[in-house]
Amino acid sequence: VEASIPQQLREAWRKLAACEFQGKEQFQREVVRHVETTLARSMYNCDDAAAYAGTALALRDKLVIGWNKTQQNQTLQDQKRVYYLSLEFLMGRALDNAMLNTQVKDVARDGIAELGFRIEDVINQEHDAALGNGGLGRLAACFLDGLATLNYPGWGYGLRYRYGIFKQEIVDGYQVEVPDYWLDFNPWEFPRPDVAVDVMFYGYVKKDTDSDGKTIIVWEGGEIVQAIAYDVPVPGFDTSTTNNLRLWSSKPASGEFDFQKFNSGDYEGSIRDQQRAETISAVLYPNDNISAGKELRLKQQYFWVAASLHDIVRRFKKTHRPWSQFPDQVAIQLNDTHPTLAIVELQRILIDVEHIPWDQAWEIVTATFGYTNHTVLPEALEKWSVPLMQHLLPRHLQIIYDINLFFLQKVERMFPKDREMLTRVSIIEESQPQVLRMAYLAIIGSHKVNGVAELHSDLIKATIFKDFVAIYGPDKFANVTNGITPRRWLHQANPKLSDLIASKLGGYEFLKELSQLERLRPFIDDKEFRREWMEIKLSNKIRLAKYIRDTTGISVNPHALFDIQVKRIHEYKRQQMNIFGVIDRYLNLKAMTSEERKKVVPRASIFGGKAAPGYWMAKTIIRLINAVGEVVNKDKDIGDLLKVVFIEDYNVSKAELIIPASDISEHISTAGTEASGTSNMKFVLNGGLIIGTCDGANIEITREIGDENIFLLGNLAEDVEDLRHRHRYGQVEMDPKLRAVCDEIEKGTFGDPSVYEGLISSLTTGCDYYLVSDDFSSYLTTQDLVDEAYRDKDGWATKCINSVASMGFFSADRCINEYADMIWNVEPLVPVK
Ligand code: GP0
Repeated sequence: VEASIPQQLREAWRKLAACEFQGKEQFQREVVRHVETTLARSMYNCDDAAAYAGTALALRDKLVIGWNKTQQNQTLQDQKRVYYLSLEFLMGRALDNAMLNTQVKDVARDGIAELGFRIEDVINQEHDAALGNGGLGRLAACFLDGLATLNYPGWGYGLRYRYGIFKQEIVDGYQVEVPDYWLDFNPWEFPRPDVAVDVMFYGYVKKDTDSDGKTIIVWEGGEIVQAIAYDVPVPGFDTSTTNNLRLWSSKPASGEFDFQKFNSGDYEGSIRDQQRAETISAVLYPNDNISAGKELRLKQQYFWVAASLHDIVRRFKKTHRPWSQFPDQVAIQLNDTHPTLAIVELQRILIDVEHIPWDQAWEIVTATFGYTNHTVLPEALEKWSVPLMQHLLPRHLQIIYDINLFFLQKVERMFPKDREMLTRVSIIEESQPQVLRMAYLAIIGSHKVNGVAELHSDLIKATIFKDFVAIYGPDKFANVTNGITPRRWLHQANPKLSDLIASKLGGYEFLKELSQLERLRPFIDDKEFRREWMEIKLSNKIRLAKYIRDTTGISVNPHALFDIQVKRIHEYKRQQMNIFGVIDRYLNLKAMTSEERKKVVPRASIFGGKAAPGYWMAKTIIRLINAVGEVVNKDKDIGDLLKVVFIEDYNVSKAELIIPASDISEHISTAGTEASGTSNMKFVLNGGLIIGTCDGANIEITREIGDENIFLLGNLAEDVEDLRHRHRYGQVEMDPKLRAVCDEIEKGTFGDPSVYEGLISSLTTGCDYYLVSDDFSSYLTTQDLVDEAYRDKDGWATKCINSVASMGFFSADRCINEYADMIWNVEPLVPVK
């Protein structure tokens, strides 16, 4: 507050306040000014990259003004804020989104054209901000867009990784990982060297007495690392609200950079210390739906959580409210268990630093936190080793023991003499070594726990968290079905479709109120509208076909049925079932006469996605897809009838290119394994249909769009346990068509068959855990139905348009409002002008 300008001088500031550019000429002036003064370049050496930088900086200035006002307004209004803690924010590119959300894209397009550049080329210069793995990180990004658009005072807190998710290259059909150094030029972040927090690791705990003679607990003697804030503006759509995403970067604490060593000549040693501190925020762990359990990962989690909580508590304390009001001012949402230590850290601050009695503190803590579960896969549930926690965070481990003790005492009172219940629900699992079950800690420390789709939320109550439903009652558990932002996933990715919809609905209101898409229904029989609709789909397919040709050399007929599966490569998502189906199709085509081939619907099978670097089976699946492509794509008998493409380095900006081009997309996880899925929503919103299992949000999509508009296949979640049992007891004969596919692989048709031994044995001796054999025949017959439906062009268009009209429910805005009402109890603010 000492930094604030005295009252009598403020008039001068107000007069001089920076203002946003208005209109084309001012925009151009800003671009040229930035190219000439910020970049020190000129019209004689301005390439696309410089044009991007100039445009981004001009837009950034505009954003910053709204951002400052929003933050001042949020401080002034002093209402409850929501903090979304996520280890991943998969933001993608910012420029196009900023132009569209602030509605200056037309101005920018014209303005930049007169300066000699195409806006698309400028946009394509930007490096993706890829601080996430997949669905979980992208959900966090969509939620930030929803929060800002709906004017909620909502912040994101995350880590500023120097290296985001690796760049994927395909070499000889194999995935190779290359580091993604994305910070070279990043105009979208603002370092805040003044916002620095010291975070301690290791050390020891001792009892002490304060000045009043009371016993206090002190944690000290550890290693200190400093967290520096980097702020990223998050503009809402058609509102002045621009929220903040705060990312922490690690560096050695002042004084920790060892001058002793430095001066005594151990220069290398001192640099090593510096690097050790910087390592904490250096790299994103590239695992999706799997927990690695590495010490550095735990350090990342505590570093981020401690810095964020310090920041939140500092902001609260500035209001001089009593601690009991903390939950009236602060809601913190835990995106998965990664930030669970925040629960322990807040309890520590309240009892050790603020000296609030345990019970009172615990009430504040549980009223503050909400926990979102994203998976039931056992390999993804985080469990930290007790010895590791003891070593790294000794005081936190003590607090966890106490939380557990009080919890188990409560359970004991509710279920007297039920020893097994106590063993089952204890935060500590009695393994060798003991481990901490972070999901249980997250449940115990939160007031609400939610799953991300109806089936998933039901499943967690019936399986992994069943005992906790018995203890807390069902009301502690809720569902918030995931959603996506229509701004990025329709308006930005598919501008032509967005414009066509707007022309029928009389404006772009639907981007803020997605249920307005219902009003498309009367136009379904309008011939001209349908023609325009399908023409847009074709132009999106041509755009993708061109990209595929330029990057892979494979030529894909834009009139073929585009069948797309893009997502992380994982056995449970069953890309293997897809490629086995492609092989089956290939064998059928080979066996046909040329007359028979004439009746076939041409198809392009398009794949994309990264495998975790240590996940061999996933990497084998990528290898097989590429090997099949190599054989099929050059087979003269096949021609256009089947093409197999693997698009390298799938990321957010490629998703924006790929998704609008799909006719059918695949969401074929083993029933009960995909918690929600969100790309399924993106594909349907862009006028593509789905082939999928009764899993995750597919079920709710079916309910909304009608089962005549989706191609469902396979066994149900309720049958999975029994089927797995039968596999384990050798009671299942492999599906004969799948057998034929495996035989073909083993014959060497797709290169050295030894490469695929593990993949094939996972289906046989491996007991086919993901039930490919059980769903394969259903999958193939359903694919035949897809071909059949695609032949009827008019019927297909009707399905697509009807589906889009029904997608309102899947807006991220609906999710945000549900969280706000049911979990956070926060209200939007009136945006400032
Ligand atoms: C879940 F546990 N998800 C995890 C994880 O480590 N990473 C991740 O991306 C995903 C789910 O698999 C999901 O079903 C879900 O929609 C998403 O989190 C957001 O809730 C993938 O689509």
